[in-house]
Amino acid sequence: MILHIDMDAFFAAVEQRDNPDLRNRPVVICGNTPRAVVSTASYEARQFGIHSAMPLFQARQRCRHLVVVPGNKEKYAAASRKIMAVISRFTPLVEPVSIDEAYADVTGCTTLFGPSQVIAQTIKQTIFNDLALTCSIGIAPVKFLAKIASDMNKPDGLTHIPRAQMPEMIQSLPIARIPGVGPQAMSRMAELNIQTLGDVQRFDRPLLTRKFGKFGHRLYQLSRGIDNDPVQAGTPRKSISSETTLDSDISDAETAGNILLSHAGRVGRELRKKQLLCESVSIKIKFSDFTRISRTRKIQNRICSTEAIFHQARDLFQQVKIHRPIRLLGVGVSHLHPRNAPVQLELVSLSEQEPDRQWESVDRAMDRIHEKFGRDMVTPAVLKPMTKGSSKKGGNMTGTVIKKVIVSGKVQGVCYRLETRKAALQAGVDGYVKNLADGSVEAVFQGTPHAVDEMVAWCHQGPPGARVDQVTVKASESQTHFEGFEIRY
Ligand code: TTP
Ligand code: MG
Ligand code: MG
Repeated sequence: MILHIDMDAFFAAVEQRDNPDLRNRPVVICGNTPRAVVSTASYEARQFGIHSAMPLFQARQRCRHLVVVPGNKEKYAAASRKIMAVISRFTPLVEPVSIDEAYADVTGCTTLFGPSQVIAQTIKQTIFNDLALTCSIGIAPVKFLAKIASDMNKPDGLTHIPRAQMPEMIQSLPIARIPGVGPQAMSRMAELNIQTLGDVQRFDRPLLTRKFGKFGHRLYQLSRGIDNDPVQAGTPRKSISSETTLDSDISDAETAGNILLSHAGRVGRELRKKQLLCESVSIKIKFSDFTRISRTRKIQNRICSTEAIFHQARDLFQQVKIHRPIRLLGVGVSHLHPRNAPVQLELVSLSEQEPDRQWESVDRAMDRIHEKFGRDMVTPAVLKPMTKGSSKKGGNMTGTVIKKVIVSGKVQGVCYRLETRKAALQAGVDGYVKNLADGSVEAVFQGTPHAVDEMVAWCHQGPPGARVDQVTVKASESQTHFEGFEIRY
């Protein structure tokens, strides 16, 4: 038997748990920009018709006393790890599928822990005791029905579909509930007068494959209760994606390209952190009229560099006809493999992998800087033609030094940020200067050792007329060869 465990209103439930003021109130977890969309809604908010992916302004229209809470991804990830650990106490066959859900095959553990319903009930109770959160669990002989079952009695549900009930269940199961059936497939289903999964049984496999491609074969099997997808223990995430609803709609390709590049950067960083390579890249576009499209491409080799992901994403983007302004853009990768997994060499020649490997080493150096100095410090020289030696300093940047300088206390009499920037430009170093919340100023410089030292010395003095209280040089690191990349103000 297979269990599908899914947390109830996960992000919102964590916030309500941690802040008693939020309990029993309509809460959404949502960013704070004018065009933010709801990531999750508490069950109280759902009574107003508010749901995930709804624009915040619409949610507010539906419920005037809506409480909007910014998310805390780290907190949810920590809770997620604990939940997965609880499930793993009952069976080693646990497959996490998203931050708040997992499959667990309990077939081999019933002698130890009792029938699957008892195991499910104990998991629910343990999660509640340990984390003060509720979940819903579906139990079925196959994965797809376990998933559907977990959603049937939310929240705090426990739904069991025994094998004997499967045929009846399949007969009446609305086709829209099958994972993978999107609006396009739905309209083709309507042409065939298919409303439930049972209706699919009227058609033979060749016709279904003709109409729905590979998915037709799966539909044929699912309609007969066959789902050969096993619970894959410890399977890493199946996909990684990054997307944003833009602050305002965009129409020009260059801006779109920059946004794709920044998403490719995030996705690549995550891949490299998790020591994974991907074999598919996809993009997602939502237009101003809320219609959306996504495009996916399987690639020959396995990649993880920002450059290679971006290259694929931009290519996919260029093939899409953009006839309306764009509201949301995203990049995703899937078909993930551990980087040390064997590769069929006759399919992928090593020389094909080489460019990705070269970019990867640049990326890894950037990743280290991001970790040390913060996210937005080093950014790719966006969409500039990259000819050899085109970097701002010209040629090889071997010997480049990066230093972070904090000027604390008050800097009087001048706009320190502006003056620092001017001086840095004159000294020929890249970097940024920003005001910190506590009143101090942070600057990060990249350049030749001499130029950077000059800038640090300048920081101790400040511009004429300034009174600089204290300068600390927080870190310095030598990096080599940032050709094609620059640090920006
Ligand atoms: P879901 O399990 O889809 O939803 P949920 O846990 O909020 O509610 P339910 O009780 O119906 O399961 O998603 C899990 C978390 O993933 C959710 O709490 C927030 C996040 N999420 C997003 O950030 N964006 C989205 O569009 C969705 C659907 C979820
Ligand atoms: Mg959930
Ligand atoms: Mg979920």
